[in-house]
Amino acid sequence: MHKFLHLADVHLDSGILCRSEALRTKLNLELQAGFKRSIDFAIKEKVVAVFIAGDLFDADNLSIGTELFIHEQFQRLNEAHIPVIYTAGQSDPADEVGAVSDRPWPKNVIFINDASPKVIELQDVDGKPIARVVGAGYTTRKIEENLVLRFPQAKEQIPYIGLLHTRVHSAFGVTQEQSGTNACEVKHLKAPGYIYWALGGVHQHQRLAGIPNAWYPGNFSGRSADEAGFKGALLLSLKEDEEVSVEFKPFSSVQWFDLSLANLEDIDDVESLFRAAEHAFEDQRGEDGDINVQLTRLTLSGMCPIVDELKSETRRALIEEKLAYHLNVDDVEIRIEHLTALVDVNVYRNEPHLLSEVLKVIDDVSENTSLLDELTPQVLVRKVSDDRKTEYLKSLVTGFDREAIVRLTREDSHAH
Ligand SMILES: [Mn+2]
Repeated sequence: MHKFLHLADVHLDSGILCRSEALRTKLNLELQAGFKRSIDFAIKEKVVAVFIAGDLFDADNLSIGTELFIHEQFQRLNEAHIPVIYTAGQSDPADEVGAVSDRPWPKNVIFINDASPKVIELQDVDGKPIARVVGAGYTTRKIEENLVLRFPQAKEQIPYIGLLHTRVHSAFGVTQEQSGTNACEVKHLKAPGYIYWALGGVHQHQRLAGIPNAWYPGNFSGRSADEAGFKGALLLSLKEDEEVSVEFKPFSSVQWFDLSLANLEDIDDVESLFRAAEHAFEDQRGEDGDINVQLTRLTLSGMCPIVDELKSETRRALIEEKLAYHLNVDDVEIRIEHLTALVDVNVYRNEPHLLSEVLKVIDDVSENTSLLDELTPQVLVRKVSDDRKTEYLKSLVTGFDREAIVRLTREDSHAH
């Protein structure tokens, strides 16, 4: 049996969405430690090769320290006679990598920096072929071409493995505006008859549907609550009969949680908020694993009796700190979305005063797509594709009715 380690989207020296500078520094160190663990693992498991499907680092942010660190780790693989086959991705395209570093890679590293596929034959100690790896790289950050279409047909008698940074259309987590003109489809990956596709470019770990073995390991370590859960790489095992098995290895010691609470009508003090958050947290926690840093984002929406407390920045900061202590995590960020006090919209809807008129206008705007379109300044929607625009605009007016009632009824009470 032959083993291979498949990594992608490691994003060394990439931005981390966390407010504390000390914690950001810690997360960067944990990311490097996780990467080193994956190299230790490759050496221990005696893999045939390590594949990196792009975005190893962010070229516009790469520090000399990190560059040396990468070289050091590749050199360790070199000493263990393990080749690294690394294709340039969107954050580390060939032209930018060339500009930030002229340090030659250790001799075991094959950096594929060209859009035309390169075929590399991996052999065992007796010179018997194990597999052919076909890879293509991003020459520059923006490529308009679907590179998969250039990949050669597999030949018989030897397994072919594809290595590419590409956002497959149907992959979970790919939006239409992301897939763009170089969008690849599952049928394109199927066409050349490879036994495994080592993909990169989509940060959610997944196996693609509709093809036996096309995998994204997902990004190597979470950088925000949008990259929640266990993170790592894939161990690919190839048996004599060309049977493939794939195992996820959680190398990252960082775990983000993305929690949402929407039914907050009964949350009338901070303690009950903590209890609700704890419930949501325990649901997602899973096995502890080798996690050193845990960070949580808690999104609160809907109606909540303690909204004023949550909306005050200083109070919220204090609640965040206490909740982090309560959940025993390193950081909590509370995000409030369309959060208002308790109101019953229907009570005000038909009353003969200004408020019911305001509610009517808000209802009209929410339901009438063209009116919504007319009222929206272009600056708000220019980055949203047409098919998602209405949904996005509607999300912006969510909770306006409740907000209007809260504001106008407060004005009323001043007048009396
Ligand atoms: Mn990436």
